[in-house]
Amino acid sequence: SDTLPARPRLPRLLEAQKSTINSFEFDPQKHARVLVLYTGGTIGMKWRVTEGNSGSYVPEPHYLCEALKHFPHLHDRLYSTAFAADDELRPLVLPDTHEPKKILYFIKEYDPLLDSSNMTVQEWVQIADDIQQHYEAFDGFVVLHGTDTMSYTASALSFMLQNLGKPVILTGSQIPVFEVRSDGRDNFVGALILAGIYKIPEVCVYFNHKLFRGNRSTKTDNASFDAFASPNCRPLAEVGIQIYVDYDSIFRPHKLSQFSSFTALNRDVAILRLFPSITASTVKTFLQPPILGCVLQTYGAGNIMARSKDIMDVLHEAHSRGVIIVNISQCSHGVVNPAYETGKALADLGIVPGHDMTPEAALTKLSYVLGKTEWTLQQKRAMMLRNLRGELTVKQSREMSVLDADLIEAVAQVMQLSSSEEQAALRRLLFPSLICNAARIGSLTRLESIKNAGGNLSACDYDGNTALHIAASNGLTDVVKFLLEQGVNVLAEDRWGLTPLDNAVQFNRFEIIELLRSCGSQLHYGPLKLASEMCCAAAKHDWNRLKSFALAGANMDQEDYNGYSPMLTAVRHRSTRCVKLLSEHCKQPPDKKASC
Ligand code: ASN
Repeated sequence: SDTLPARPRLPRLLEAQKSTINSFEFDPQKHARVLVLYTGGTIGMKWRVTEGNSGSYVPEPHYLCEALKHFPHLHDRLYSTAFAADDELRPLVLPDTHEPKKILYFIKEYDPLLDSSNMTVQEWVQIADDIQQHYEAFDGFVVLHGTDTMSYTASALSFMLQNLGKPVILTGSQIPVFEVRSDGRDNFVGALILAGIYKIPEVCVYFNHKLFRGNRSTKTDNASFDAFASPNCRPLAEVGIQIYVDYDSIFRPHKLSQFSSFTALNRDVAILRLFPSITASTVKTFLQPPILGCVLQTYGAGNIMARSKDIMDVLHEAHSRGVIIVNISQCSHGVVNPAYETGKALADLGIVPGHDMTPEAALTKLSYVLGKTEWTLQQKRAMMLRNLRGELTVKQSREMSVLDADLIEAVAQVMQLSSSEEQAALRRLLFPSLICNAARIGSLTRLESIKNAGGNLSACDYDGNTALHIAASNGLTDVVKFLLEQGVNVLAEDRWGLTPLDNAVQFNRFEIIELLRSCGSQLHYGPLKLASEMCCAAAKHDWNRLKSFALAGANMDQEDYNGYSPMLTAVRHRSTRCVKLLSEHCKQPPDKKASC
């Protein structure tokens, strides 16, 4: 594979800006934080006329970032002054959107800014690295990107960002953002709101008021504002007067692991689109080393010229040599299935059916899977078949336990509901309570059957409590594990903004705190409130609570509103056990005030 050139360093400015968001004025209940990675694309371009040239759109360094500061539609300048005296250090603030939180955003501009046609794996790696580096400090990420290769980047990132727990939303525009008729303003505002406020832990493309799963999206129109489509998967959200999010179709990580980025993609992959006059020697040349993976775009439901023995022999030879060939259709709608002899012939060779993946998803998934050098060839082929990030459709069985089904039917009868729509609405209404109740009584079988019946295990009750909140408070480790394996939302906030991790800390559930942390759950409290909670625990000699905070990843050195650290408080209240615990977790040497 090609070696990648060194990447530019993150500007120091962003680091400085980041520290301002932990300032006193930042309140996690009132503010959401979004990091914008600005890679280029039409959205920030300018029309440039050079000598002897009628002109063309080119990316203009610093133009977007500077102009935004003076653009009231996208920046509430007055509000931002509270965060820092220095203009450079202030976040950009999205004017009021009627959402419960105000969105503060920070832009990291890439150097050079690129038309997305010039983007390569190097930029995908840089985006993934930046998200990894700033993951904890932000609620979500927006990637400003050109439209031409946006679906490739979104697909690649969906695989590279493993166990993602926060939204990563790519957007751009067809007309530059500061031009009068631009679509960029709506796209940018929508992406910021969805990334900051809505808990959608996926890599998405947001365009023309629709949010698509990134690895299902494809650019279908180079002239219309409606430039993207997601042929085999409904949009995850639609933005009109109301924002409607289809939470049931959100794909969530299913592993008990923390977020990580994987960047060792293999570049020896390619797409071959069949056509009736193709020759065996063309196919043979195409599949020569260094090619290790090939997306084969076949006809209809995955059919090929099976009568052409020389072409079938070439494919058989490449497959036996270890090349992973994935069969996807040239039709954008529909699934590959061996209904015809001409399709079965490929399956008989052992060629991997690519279900309903887009070419962009199939290609980048191959790069990801081939990059996993610790997997055997057999494992890699098996992974290509598996649904890793919602990139392919898997049929779900819809069964339900007799008890819950009976309950829904009984209620439907009492309410005299007869149409299937009414019954479906009732099911949607009852599922959250059934789910929370199943979690409360610790019944994995019930949770499983509600899930199989289409219930969303991340659903919440009227107080915003999810099954995970309940199981975490009640110390039901098995239920917590089960829910995490089902990919429920670890960052869900209840009516008071508390996450399942806050609940586990409140009840000193050590094992659960560790589990939740390992899956990327975060404490909700801002640093000052957190410090005062810890000082309070230290004053009350509450070793268990301090231990819970330490396991939950709280900064044990943080001082409260009065400048007291938990250590100073523990010393003043002569709590030897707490002092000992804190000395194991504090990074700073004991406070001078504490020693006196
Ligand atoms: N050529 C541009 C790009 O992909 C197209 C756009 O952004 N609308 O960067």
